[in-house]
Order: sequence, then structure tokens, then C-alpha cells
Amino acid sequence: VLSKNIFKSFICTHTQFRFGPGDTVNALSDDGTSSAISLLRPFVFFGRTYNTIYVNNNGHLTFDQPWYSYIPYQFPTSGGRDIIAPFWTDLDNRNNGVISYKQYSSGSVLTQATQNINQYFPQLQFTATSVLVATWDRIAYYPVSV
Ligand SMILES: [Ca+2]
Repeated sequence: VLSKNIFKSFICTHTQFRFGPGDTVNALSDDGTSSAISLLRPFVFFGRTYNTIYVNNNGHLTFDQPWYSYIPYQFPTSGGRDIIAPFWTDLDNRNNGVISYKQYSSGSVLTQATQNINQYFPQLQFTATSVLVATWDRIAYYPVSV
């Protein structure tokens, strides 16, 4: 999932980007969320500019406020909130898995992101200047019974 903006930063979910040292980890909570994350660069999503994002435990990211919804709805939506929803379902990290995120402004993650975007969208001539990697790793579906 990606969206390009005029500042040439993007948000992407891809298996090549792995969580690790330096990631911020979400608290254990069935329908929890991250704290407000100040983006390294403004992010334009369908014409709206955002400086803050939330990594929500139920598999989505929202911009203006955290969100706890665990029942996905069909896209495209009319009205409604802006959302990036790579894994939207009723996830529950209370007993298993890690939900985490990290922002990058230099290094191999930006190089990899730049290569990926240009591979899939060669007409963009894209150069990543910031990347947010959000990871839902080995999260179980609600209810967790173990
Ligand atoms: Ca949940």
C-alpha cells in the first residue's frame, strides 16, 4: 500500500521492510493504537495534508486521530475518514506478536523504497526522502485463547 505525495515521501507496507531495533512498539491491547506519530515530512493523502499518523492495532493507519474499528468496510468510501488499511480486521496482540513502527530519513530503507516505487511506477521518477514502516508481526485474530 502506498501513496505518493508532493514532498516525495511515502507510506508503504511491504514484506521487504522488517521491524527491528529502534522500532516503537504498541502496547498490548485488543483494539489499541500507537501514540500520535509526528511524521518526518507532511504527507498528502488524496489532497489532504497530514503531519500526524497513528498505527492502529486492528491493521490500519489513520491520520487525524486513532481509530479502533475492527470491522472493515468496502472501498472506495465516500466521506468517511482517510485510512490506509493493509491488514484491517480484528487483530489482538495481547498474547502474541508485535505491532511496531519506525520512520527513516536516510539509509537502505529509503534506497529500497525508491527502487520499489520506480520498479512498479516507472513514470513517477520517484526518490524517497522519508519512509514510515509499520509492522503487524505474527498478530493473532481476536479472541486470543492461548
Ligand atoms: Ca482487535
